[in-house]
Amino acid sequence: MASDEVYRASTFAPVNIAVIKYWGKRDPKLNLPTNSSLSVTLSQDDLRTHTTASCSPSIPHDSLTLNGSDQDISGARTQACLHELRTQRQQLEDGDSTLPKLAAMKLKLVSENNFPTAAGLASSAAGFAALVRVIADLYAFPLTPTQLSRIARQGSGSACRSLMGGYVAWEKGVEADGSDSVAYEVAPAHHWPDMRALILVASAEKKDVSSTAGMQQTVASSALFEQRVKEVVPKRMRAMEKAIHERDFAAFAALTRKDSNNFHACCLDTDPPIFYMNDTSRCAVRICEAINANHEASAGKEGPVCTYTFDAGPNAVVYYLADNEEEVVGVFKSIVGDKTGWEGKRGQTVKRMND
Ligand code: 2P0
Repeated sequence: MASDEVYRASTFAPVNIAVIKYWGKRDPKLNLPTNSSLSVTLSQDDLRTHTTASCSPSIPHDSLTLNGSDQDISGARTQACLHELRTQRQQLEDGDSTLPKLAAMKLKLVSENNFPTAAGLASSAAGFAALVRVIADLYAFPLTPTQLSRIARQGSGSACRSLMGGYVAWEKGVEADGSDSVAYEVAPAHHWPDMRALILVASAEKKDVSSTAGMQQTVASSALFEQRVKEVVPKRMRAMEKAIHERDFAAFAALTRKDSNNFHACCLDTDPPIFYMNDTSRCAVRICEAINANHEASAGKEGPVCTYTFDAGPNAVVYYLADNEEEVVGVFKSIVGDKTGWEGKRGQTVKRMND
């Protein structure tokens, strides 16, 4: 019978790791940022969310499970995404009476993350990107990833960057309604196929201060942050796009580590201060700096060969090029491989970024 018919779609969305960080909102309701940001999307063979969406007249209420646990979807951000997607579907149905009436049906969403949730590994980015894309697929929307990014951004700011592969910028925009605060592709993954990321899991625990709360405290109290927003990030966005277009690893590396350190300096400058990096994180920084110094001290070799970045948690992401895998990953394995303080898969997993 038609009333029992179940409509279903499935999709993956990858994690993205920012190299120019998003931190601060000018509109907390719409997740409009105070600065533009730029990220590298990891391969969805590695860290990703898989989500299936079903709708049918027999589904009694909207629901979402994540790794088998029921999630609260009554929050304003999830509701904003669902409302917008349903409104757009209703408009399609109003214009074509042959379409099935999906907008009025309840949704059953089932998600699986293959990485620790809320541990500074951008779980909300992959989660909301997958949620928005799977419902857009279910509703057969003819929307581009940039158009979808406007919706995903309302779920979680960084989610807008997980709808594309490769190198992705999120333009902060100037409009009050957020219509121009969207993500766009700077370069596809195959533009720089030998880029690699090593994820060092320092802790898989949930973070102390959520990004949403932390960034609002920073906006309200940090003087350093004003300079970051007005001067530091706009220059770095242009320089980072250039470094990526020119596949200039030295420039990419300098901008990445400096922006991470500037972001964490703003966290420290927040009142009360926020500490996301810990002793293990600082150890990873020193190892990276030592690998680069050692490389540059070798006759005829130019550096750097690796760089690091930290999000709102202690885990390190180390970027390097494939040719230098042994020099970078080999050193990390020899130093931190068996030490306590590094969790996850014995503290290290190599993540490739080409699709
Ligand atoms: C980023 N982070 O650019 C930065 C770097 C954390 C540090 O985006 O409040 O979870 O949901 O918009 O997207 C984390 O913030 O915050 C984040 P909401 P979100 O990746």
